[in-house]
Amino acid sequence: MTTKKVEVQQAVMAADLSYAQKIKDRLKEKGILMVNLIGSPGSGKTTLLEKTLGKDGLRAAVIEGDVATDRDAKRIEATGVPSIQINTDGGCHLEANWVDSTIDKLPLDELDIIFVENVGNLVCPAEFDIGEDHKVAISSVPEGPDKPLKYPLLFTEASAVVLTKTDLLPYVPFDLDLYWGDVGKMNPKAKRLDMSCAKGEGLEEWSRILRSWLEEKRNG
Ligand SMILES: Nc1nc2c(ncn2[C@@H]2O[C@H](COP(=O)(O)OP(=O)(O)O)[C@@H](O)[C@H]2O)c(=O)[nH]1
Ligand SMILES: [Mg+2]
Ligand SMILES: [Zn+2]
Repeated sequence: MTTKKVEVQQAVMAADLSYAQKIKDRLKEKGILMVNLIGSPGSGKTTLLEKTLGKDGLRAAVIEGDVATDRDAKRIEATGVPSIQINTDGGCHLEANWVDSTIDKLPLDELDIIFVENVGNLVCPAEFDIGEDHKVAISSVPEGPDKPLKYPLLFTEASAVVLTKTDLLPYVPFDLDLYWGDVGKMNPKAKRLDMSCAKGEGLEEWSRILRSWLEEKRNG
């Protein structure tokens, strides 16, 4: 019984990887960067998108992954940027085959970057390659500083770690040195960013990171 379970899992993952590769090939041909935002519900993923979209000169689109509703997609639409909702109908992460059937609905010839807001969850979204160039781990001050150690896969896989809601540091106990110390030990190469969308802090650095990733992708 145990062996059978393992076989099934391998088959699913293999299928997923072929879709992911298909997406990567397509986006490489078009010179589009794909960034996969992963964090808990309420960590500030949609707010970060609202604060950056259309303001940094990058032509963006958003794929919104949610268990139900198109609320986040509507918030993104209000910024004037194309957005597509994938409802997972209870599923706790996005998979590459869903993203594959979605990206061609976007105006690919007019884009520099596609953001994917993954289903709010620090666990399994990190396990799935959905064709992205970079995973970004997003966690917020009220969630506490222990999240990197408790969810190591995401914080190890991420190309950048964003700590949101730093405006709440005066009100919520949070040990910044502990948080960034753990991230540094687990994933020394990840870019590290303090962010407050409420105060507009960290947004310029975020844009610089995105631009450097786009340049890297287009120049080789
Ligand atoms: N204090 C504070 N609240 C924030 C900040 N960013 C987002 N929020 C709030 O956090 C809540 C969840 O934000 P949302 O972007 O919907 O989170 P998501 O579920 O990760 O997409 C909302 O009430 C936001 O207004 C921030 O920088 N500071
Ligand atoms: Mg959201
Ligand atoms: Zn899941």
